[in-house]
Amino acid sequence: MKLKTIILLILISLTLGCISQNSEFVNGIIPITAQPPINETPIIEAPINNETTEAEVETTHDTIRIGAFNVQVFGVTKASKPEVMNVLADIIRTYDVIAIQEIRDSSQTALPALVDLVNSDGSEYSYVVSERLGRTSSKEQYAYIYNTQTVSISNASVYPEPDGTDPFHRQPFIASIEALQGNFDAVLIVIHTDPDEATEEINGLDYVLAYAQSQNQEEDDFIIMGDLNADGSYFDEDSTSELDAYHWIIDDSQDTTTKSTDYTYDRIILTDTSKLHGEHGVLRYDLVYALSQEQTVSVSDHYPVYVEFRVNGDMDE
Ligand SMILES: [Ca+2]
Ligand SMILES: [Ca+2]
Ligand SMILES: [Ca+2]
Ligand SMILES: [Ca+2]
Repeated sequence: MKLKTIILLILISLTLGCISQNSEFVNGIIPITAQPPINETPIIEAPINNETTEAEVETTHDTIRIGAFNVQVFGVTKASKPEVMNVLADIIRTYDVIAIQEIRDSSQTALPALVDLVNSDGSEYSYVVSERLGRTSSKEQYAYIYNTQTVSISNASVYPEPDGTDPFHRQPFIASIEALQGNFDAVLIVIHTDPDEATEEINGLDYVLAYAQSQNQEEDDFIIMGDLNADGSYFDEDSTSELDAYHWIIDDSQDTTTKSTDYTYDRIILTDTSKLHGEHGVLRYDLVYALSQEQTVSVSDHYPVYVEFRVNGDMDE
C-alpha cells in the first residue's frame, strides 16, 4: 500500500474515532474506538505531518470516493452483533457511495438497521436496494448506500436479461451517480458473480456495459465493481476478455480476501480514468481499526475496494 494511502487511512480512522466518541448510539451500542495500528507495522513508522493532515482534509470535498464491499451473508445474525455493525458503519462513512453485496435477509431489517447506525453520528446516508436475486432459494440483494450530502443516486434498476436468456445468477444492479458539488457523474454497475460461472459472467458483463451505455449515451464514465470472483480457481487472471479494453484499477496483485488466501476477487473496472484523483485500492479495515484476525473475519471474508474521483472536470453530460 502506498504511504499516502496509509497515512490517509490512519487519519480517517482517527477522525471516525473522534466522531464515534461524541455520538449517542441507540440501544446502548458502544462504538468501537478506532486505534492506530500496533507497533512493528510499517504504518506506525510513517511520519505524520500536521500540515499534510490539514491539506488532506481540506481537499476531500473536491473528491468523491466510490467502492464496493461483499459483506458476506449480511442479515439478521450479523445485524445482531454490535461490534460488527459498528465496523461496517465506520467503513461506510468513509465512502460517498458503496455498493453492498451479499445481503441475505428475508426479514428486510438488517440493511435499514445498518443505515440507521451509520446516521447515528449525524451523518445523512440513504440507500437504494435491489430485489432479491438468485436462481435458488438462497437470494441476495445489492444496495448502494450513499451520502446524501455529497452525491445523488438515481435510475437504480436491475439489468434486464434479454428474453429467453439467463446469463447471471444475480444480474447486475445499475444506478446513476451525480456529485452535488462539481459536475462529476457516472453510471455504477455492481455484480456479485457466481463462483462456479465467474468466467462466463465476467465475459457477459460486456453486454451489460453495452446496455448501460445505450441507456446513457452522453455518459463516458461507467464503473463496474464488486466481487467478481475474478481470481483463483474461478477465473484466470491472465485470460483475456472483452473487458480488457478498460481499466482494471484493482490489479491482479491485490489481495481482497481477509483470510490468509491471496486472491483478487473484488474489482473496479473503469471505462474512463481521466477524472481519477487521489487513491484507489483495497481498504484494509483490519489495519485502519486495529482489528484482530478474528474480529476482521467476523465482519467479512472480503475487504472493500475503493476509487476516488475529482468532482470537477467531467466534460460529458
Ligand atoms: Ca439471471
Ligand atoms: Ca461523467
Ligand atoms: Ca490476484
Ligand atoms: Ca488474504
